[in-house]
Amino acid sequence: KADLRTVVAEQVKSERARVKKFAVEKANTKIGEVTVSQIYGGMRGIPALLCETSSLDPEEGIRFRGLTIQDLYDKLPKLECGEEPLPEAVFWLLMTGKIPSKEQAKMITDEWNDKAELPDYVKKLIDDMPTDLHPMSQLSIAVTSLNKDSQFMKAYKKGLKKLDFWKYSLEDTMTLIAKLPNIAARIYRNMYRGGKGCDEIDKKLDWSGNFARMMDYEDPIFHELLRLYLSIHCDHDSGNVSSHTTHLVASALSDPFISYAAGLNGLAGPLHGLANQEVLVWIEKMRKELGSENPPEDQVRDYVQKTLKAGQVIPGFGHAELRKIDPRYTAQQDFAKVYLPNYEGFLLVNTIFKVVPPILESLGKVKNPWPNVDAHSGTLLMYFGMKEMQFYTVLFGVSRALGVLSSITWHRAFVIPIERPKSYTTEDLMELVKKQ
Ligand code: FAM
Repeated sequence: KADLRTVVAEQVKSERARVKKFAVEKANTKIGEVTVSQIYGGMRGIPALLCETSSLDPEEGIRFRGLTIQDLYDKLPKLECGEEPLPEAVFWLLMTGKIPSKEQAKMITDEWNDKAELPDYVKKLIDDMPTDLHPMSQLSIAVTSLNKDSQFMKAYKKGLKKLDFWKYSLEDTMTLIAKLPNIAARIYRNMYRGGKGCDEIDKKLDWSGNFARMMDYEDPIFHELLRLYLSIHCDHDSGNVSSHTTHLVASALSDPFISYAAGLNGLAGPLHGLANQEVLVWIEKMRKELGSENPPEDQVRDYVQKTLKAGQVIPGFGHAELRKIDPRYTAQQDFAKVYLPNYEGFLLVNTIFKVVPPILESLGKVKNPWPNVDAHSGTLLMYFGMKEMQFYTVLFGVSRALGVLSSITWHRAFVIPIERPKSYTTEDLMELVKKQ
């Protein structure tokens, strides 16, 4: 069966023709309007961005190239011994829009294993970082430094033709995704294992298995959890902060390395990817204060009220787009029901899931009272011994690259120009409104 680059080249040819025809014929068709509240409200819901890799329906949740998370289980090839979706197969789907064969997924595993090795200067850069520097900052610095050998930048300097931009964006994409687990695991070992542990890639293992092993986790069920985790966090349309940032920076023809580093800095925000760390910080504070690993419902309810009274958000709940339980939460809950049904952490997550939505609903201002992906993820990691909450968002950052880098490669294929929306002063807006 055809390799990735052949399949993508065919897709680019046919998609370019289809998209160009549509974009030209319907150029002046209106698809929405903008209100003053959206200018001051974080552009919520403004129809403005293109994303071919995934689409987010508020009522149904994410679809990756039209497939739901359940479809990933039902339709994508898995590892021989595995039940969970394979991130290599998910990447093929995101990049090509097609379901890969087992052999094609294996081609991705093999290429990422071959390209995982880190240049010495990157190893030294990571090893010289202070261990009390947040791992997301360490990750972003290391990813930025990889642009020294960006094939996109090298080709661009030689006068790369626009229609070939995507080819070099894909090359840098493959290099970056291959190296992300190696970078992340090195940061993990430096911070939590005194720098000791394995940094060799085992060619017999897949991308997730190598990542787990380099973080000193041998349990095959943890490898399965990592496959699930790295699959479901891969993309969430292009409006979320990490995806939107990466697209914006890449639109200036910044290479995929420095574009993704920008996206990672957005992911590090407490209201976005850092929420999975904040959920566990909040749960641990609750346990300490209530003096129990799995406090009763009424005490959890009181603690939730206390958090809100203090003017804080309940991390892991709510969403800017979703208006229902995040299917990425449900997928994690299903995993827990199979592998850790009696784990106290899981029982507490279930109590929180029961208690929080009615309270958020009662506030009258929360548009989505339901749990999002972050409400469950840290508890699963804790069960397997990954207690270092500051590191959770790094795992999110390794996964999000699969979707975002595929998507910006498609933007290069469509030769999407530099993004430049219009801005107003409040004076301008007042003038504008006066005329209406
Ligand atoms: N706890 C308390 N208040 C919340 C809340 C929550 N979980 N979610 C929303 N609200 C509040 C929000 O702060 C706002 O209050 P003010 O008007 O007083 O500022 C009000 O409800 C309306 O907000 P919204 O329109 O419902 O949500 P937004 O679109 O403004 O924000 C989130 C969406 C995700 C930032 C928000 O739900 C939140 O802060 N959640 C907690 C942090 C979190 O879990 N983030 C991770 C999101 C996840 F998808 C990810 O990116 N990984």
